[in-house]
Parts: sequence; C-alpha cells; structure tokens
Amino acid sequence: THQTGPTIRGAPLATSPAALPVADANPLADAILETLVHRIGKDQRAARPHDWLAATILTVRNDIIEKWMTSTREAHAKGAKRVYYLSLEFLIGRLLRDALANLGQTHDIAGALKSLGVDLAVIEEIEPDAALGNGGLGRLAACFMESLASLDLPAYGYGIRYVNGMFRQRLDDGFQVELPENWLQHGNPWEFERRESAYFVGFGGEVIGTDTGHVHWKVGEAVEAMAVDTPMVGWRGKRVNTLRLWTARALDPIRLDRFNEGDFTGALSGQLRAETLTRVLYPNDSTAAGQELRLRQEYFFSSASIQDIVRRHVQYFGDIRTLPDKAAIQLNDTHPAVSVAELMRLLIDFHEFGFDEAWDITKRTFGYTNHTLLPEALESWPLPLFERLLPRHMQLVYAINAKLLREARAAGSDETAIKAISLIDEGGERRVRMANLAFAGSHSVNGVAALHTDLMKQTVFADLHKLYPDRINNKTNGITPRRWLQQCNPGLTSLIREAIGDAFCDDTEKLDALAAHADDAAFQQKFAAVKRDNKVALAKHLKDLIGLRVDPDAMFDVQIKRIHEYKRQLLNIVETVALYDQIRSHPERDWVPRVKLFAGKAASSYHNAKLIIKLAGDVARRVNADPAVGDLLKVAFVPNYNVSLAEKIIPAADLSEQISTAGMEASGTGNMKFAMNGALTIGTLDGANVEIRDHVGAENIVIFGMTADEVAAKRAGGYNPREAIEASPELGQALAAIASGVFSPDDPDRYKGLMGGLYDGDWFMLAADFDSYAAAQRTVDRRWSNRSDWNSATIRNVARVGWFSSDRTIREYAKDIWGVL
Ligand code: B1N
Repeated sequence: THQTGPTIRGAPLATSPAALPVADANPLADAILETLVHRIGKDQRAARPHDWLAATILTVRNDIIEKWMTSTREAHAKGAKRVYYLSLEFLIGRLLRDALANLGQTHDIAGALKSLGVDLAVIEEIEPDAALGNGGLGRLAACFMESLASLDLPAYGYGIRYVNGMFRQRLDDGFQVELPENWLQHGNPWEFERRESAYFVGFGGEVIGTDTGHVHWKVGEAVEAMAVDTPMVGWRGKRVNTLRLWTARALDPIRLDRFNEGDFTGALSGQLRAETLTRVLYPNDSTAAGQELRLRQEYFFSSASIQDIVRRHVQYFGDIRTLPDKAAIQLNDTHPAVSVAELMRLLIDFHEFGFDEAWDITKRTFGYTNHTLLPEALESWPLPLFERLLPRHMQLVYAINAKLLREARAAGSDETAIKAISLIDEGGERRVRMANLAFAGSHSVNGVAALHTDLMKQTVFADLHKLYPDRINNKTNGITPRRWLQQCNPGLTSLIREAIGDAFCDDTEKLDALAAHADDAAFQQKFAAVKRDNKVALAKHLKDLIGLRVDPDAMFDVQIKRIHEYKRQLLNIVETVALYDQIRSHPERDWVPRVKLFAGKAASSYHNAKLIIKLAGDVARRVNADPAVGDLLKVAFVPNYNVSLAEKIIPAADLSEQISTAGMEASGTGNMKFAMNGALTIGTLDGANVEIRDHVGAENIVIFGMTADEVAAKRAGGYNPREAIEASPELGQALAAIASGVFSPDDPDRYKGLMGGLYDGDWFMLAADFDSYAAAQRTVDRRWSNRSDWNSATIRNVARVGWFSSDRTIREYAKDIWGVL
C-alpha cells in the first residue's frame, strides 16, 4: 500500500496524511521544507523520518558553513598557530543535538519541525552514532574537538573515515556476537568530500641512492588519500573547526587492460585493496593490534595528515622552518607515531634539510600523549614488517636511534638504560618501539591523570625520563559539559540554572556555587526528583530494550565501559553473587533494593571478556527470576553500549562503579561523567579517581582496595590468591557457586576455567580487594539509607567536578604544550 506522511517502521510520525499542517510564516520551516524538496527530492507527504533528519541537518549546516568559513578565514588572516590532533579514533556519537544546542537553535528548529508535524526528539533518535572509536581514548578525542572549538582555538582533527566503525553488539543467548556497524547506510549529511585535497601515500618498494647524494623512495604501491571534512561546532557557536577524515582510493580505479582480458576481479583489485585500508576500525581497546593492515592504516592517515599540514604551512607562511611556530601536532597515543618519521622524511627528502635541523623542527612540532601503561597495549612492530612496508622510514628510525643513543651515552646512561631507551627492542624478535619513537620525537610527553603520569616516570619511561627530565608532564583528562551535562541531562541543567544562574554554562567550575544548596532540604528534594525522572525514563527504555522491569526507587548501580579484566567487571559480578546469597540467607534484614546495570563491548578475540559478558547475563537470568529476592536485586546486561546509550544511562545512575586494579586505568573519563550527573562513586585509588576524590572530598566518594603502590608491592612479594580466597568465606562461596554451575545449569563447567584462573594467578587481584569492596558496598547501602546525606553528597559531587571539564584540560594543553594561549 501507498505510504504517506513521515513514519517510523510504518507508524505515523506525528500527523495523519489527511491533516498535513499548513505551516504559518516560519522561515526556518520553509527552509527545511525547501531542503527536503530540492536536496532530498521528497515532498512532505513522501518524506520518511530519515529524509526529515537529512533535511534538518542540511538546513542547520548552512548556518554552520558560514561560521566555518569565517573561522578559517580569521585564523588565516591572523596567521594564527594551529593545533593538529592526530588520532586513529574519534568516538563522536550523534551530532545533531550537539550542534543545535551549541548554536542555540534547539528551540527554533524544534518549533519549525513541529509546525511541519515532525518531532525533533524523534528524528534526533534515528541519527546513527559516529562510532569511530573504541572507548575512552576515542571519546576523549571527540570531547577535545568540541572544547577546542568552544575555546575558539583554530584546530584540526585528523583521522580515518572508517566505513564500519565500532561493531554492533548483539547478545545471542547471552553470548556477544559482533555485527558490522553501518553508520553511512543512509548517507552522511554532515560530511564534505574534498576531492581536491588528496595525497599519494606509498608503501613498500625500495630506497635508491642517487648520484646527487639524495635518496629516492621508489614505492612498491601507492593509494590516494582523499579528505572528508566534518564541521565541529563550539559552544555558543563561537567557532567551527574541521575534523578531517581520510578515505582511500586506488590511483587506478579500474585496470582496463585486465578488464579487456576478461579478468574482472583483477581489474578492480586495486580499488578493493585501497578500500580495505579505511574499511573498518580495529575493535581493540587497550591492546595493540599487530596486523599489517593496522600499520598500513597508521601510516596511511599519518602520511596524508603530515602532507596536508606541511602543504598548508608552506602555502600560508612560505617557509617550512617556521613550522613549529605555526603548527602544534599532538599524537593521540602511539597510533600516529610514525608521523615523526614521516615529517623527517618530508623535511630531508623534499625540503632538503640536514638531519639535525630536520630533527629540531620535528621535535619542536610534536607532542605525544600516552594513554596506557599496559604492556599488551604498547605498540611495537616486527622489524622485517616495518622495513618491508616503510623502507625509507626504517632508515630514518635507525638514524634517529643512533642520535638518541649517542645522547644517552654522552649523558652517562648505562647499558641497561641504553637497552630501554633504544627505538629497537632487541630482546627476542627485533621490533620497532613506537612509544620510544614518539617520546624521542616530541618536546612534550604527557600522561592523562596525575597517578598515571607518576607511573610513566617510574615504569615504561623511567630511563627516557632520566635522560629528558623536563619532557614528561601531566594533563588530567576532562569531558565536555555540553554533551555530558547540558544535553544529556536537561532536567538537572534547568534545576542548576534555577539555583545558581547560568554562569556554569560558560565556566563549568562555577558549578561550585551549588555546594551552598547541598544541605537545603527543598533543593535536595528537587535534585532527587530530577534523578527519579531520569530513572523512570531509563526504566522505560530498559523495558522496551530488554523486557526487564525495574523499580525506579531502587538504587541504580552502574558499570558501563569496555569489558576488560583490569576494569574488574568480574569483581562486581562476584560481589553481586555474594549479595544474592546474603539476601536469600537473611531475607529479614532491610536490604537496599538495587538494580545492577552492566554494559560494554569485548574485543572480538578476548575470550575471558566475552565469558564475563555471558556470566553477567547468566547471573541476571537466575537472580531476576528468583522470587526470594524480588525487587531487592535486579541485574541486567544492556547490549550494544555506545555513546547514545551512555547519554541515557549516566543521568539515571545513583552509583558509579570505577573499580579497576589500582595502577592500571590510566585515567577513566566515565568516572567524571557520572559524578557530574549526581552519582556517587565507588572506586579504587586509580587513574583520575584519585583527583576526583581530591575535588569532591573524601567524604563524598567511597574508596576501597589497595593503592597502586600496594598492588606493586604485593605482586613483587609473591601474591597468593588462594590464601586470600580461603580467608574470605563470602568470596569462596560465591566463586564456588559460579564454578559449580549454579548460574549455568545448561553447561555447568562454563566458568570452571575463569574461576580457576583466580585461584591460580588472579593478576588483577580481585581476591585481594574483594572484602574491602564488599564492605564498601555496605557503606554505600548505609549512606543510601540516609537519603538526605546521600543527596547532599551527590549534590557536592556535581558542585565540585567542574574542574574535570575538557575546557580546563584543553586550556592546559594550549598553554603548556602547544603555546597557543
Ligand atoms: O584512554 C582513556 C583513559 O581514560 C583510559 O583510562 C585508557 O584506558 C584509554 C589501543 C587504547 N588507553 N589506551 C587505549 C585504545 C585503542 C587501542 O587500539 C589502546 N585506550 C586508553 C583516555 O585517556
């Protein structure tokens, strides 16, 4: 049958076709309609929700383009220094709500759409997430892009336009299944192809010396990198910066010679090879992907970005010598570290600098941010692979290494130190160490939280730090308060505005005025009412999504993040099992009703992480069906965690679980989001939790477990998990129940290995921290039971986390590293 009017899966969106509203004078509505007809090619009756979404974005985009061009022109006219943020990941999420809010157009666009019979909230919900990242590192890059524009700093993000971003997670019988994510299936109205901004990127081949003493890299294979730009709108529409993502094209899209010979596949193989490069995001968080394709991706986007930066600099300023004065390039972890060698190559092979001058320019241009100390995440490439793919860069790495080791020897480094400093790992199969390359090639090396930065100095970079004691510095992470407070939590935002005015919208630290209301009973009531509304909304969402009914008056206890053993979702699940046991044994006690929510993705090849997901589901099934606990305990694993889901869950959370083994979570940023939305944190002294405690006050956070020093000492002293388990009957019983198949009657041995691993090794020290964690949870219960104390503590959290705005973080980078403030 004939479809009329906007619909979602066939259901009318807002208006029956018989009563299409006649828009009265509303120029914005006219503009949207005009776009719908002339750009999308649909009339109002035929338009589907995605057509309205596209028409709305294209209309808003017009405004953005004007500001975008002004921003670019101004930076040019001033000869301003530009910031370049190179990142293999940008976990942006949806853009429409963010852009509208930052432009201050939410109200007008909603009104215009309403006059057309369309609900803005409905079309916002169908915008796909741009999920070009795994987790914290990618989301940080997105928050930074927003803050850079909000602080009116000229900046470009550079990355890859993956056709398939972070995989979609489905649970089949509780097991994670990875499905391709297809964010571009309806097209992407935000992006602009820049066919003229294209560069050759070569791979392989050989390096040939010429008679003039020059070297020539005769590449074995080349692809073309084409720029695709997305505007990044800052708060109050102050500035619009560019996120430039590269897509790969074959130089020779079709080989007609092969085609004419009847080899149709061969005729297109170059195109396929090129497209493969930018096809899919590696779904590893905090682990290095060792495949050749990954190194190809890294070099592809590094080379295109560095060529683009050098081209722009020469075009605007003429002399490449001034590059460090006009460009600051920040490496988001080591994924773009080959950029150091690439800039050296361009300076030496094309701009004819000597090695020393090229090295000086390079070091003054780059900064490097380290995001993890986990050994499995430190990137290094087998030398033969690196040499085969990038023969010229291999030579340069050797030359850089020679200089570096000469300096180290001159400074008195001993042979052990020399081994640690070297760009080449000589222990076993020889490998190129990307972290050492990034360190050596940068004037600044920063960690992402105070503790993490201290540990960098003591561990992986100890010898490099001794050699260059001024290079390492700390920049504690932050989050953008626009997306993570104002947009995701409009109820709380209005309440805050009512109480303290709206200065906090331009300076997040002004939230501190809220502290004066923390003990005001009337304000506490309103604060709790906002939280409850958010919980009701989430409860409805959970009902629709997974069919689980939860009580909005229960405590919402949330752990949402990538699934990783060091993040210890297993500690939370085991404690949940222990609590379940306790509730059944002592039903007469006045237990605090809890809803335990888990969400997160596991890397596809990470066996234990996937098993932990299955365990959460198995525990949920058993607990939720047990009439003996009823509403006292509900457990859910919510599938397909992403930015949009986080925006729904975080405003509804009462308790934020930040329980990694101390010393292992570099910073965490979810911890900041929860605190800013009025949740209490239960956490270890790890990453930025330490600084969150310092800001909110020790009495407004629940800290448990060993410190990083204690963890290190225990490991060094020979940790015996079996002893720890035997010393804790509660833990022993929970582990035994899980191991014996209480939660997996269909496959009783399912968790034998996982539980056995705790007895045998327990690298993440779950057993050592268990009792302390369980006790902390009972402290949380007690505090919840005194609701006025709880409310005042959570209000104080909101009041005191303003410092964790990414505006503050970016200001620090801008002053201390980039020299642009
Ligand atoms: O970066 C975040 C931190 O808040 C987190 O603590 C940290 O775990 C995270 C290889 C990573 N570190 N390393 C990665 C991501 C992808 C990949 O392929 C490593 N992610 C982090 C922001 O600073």
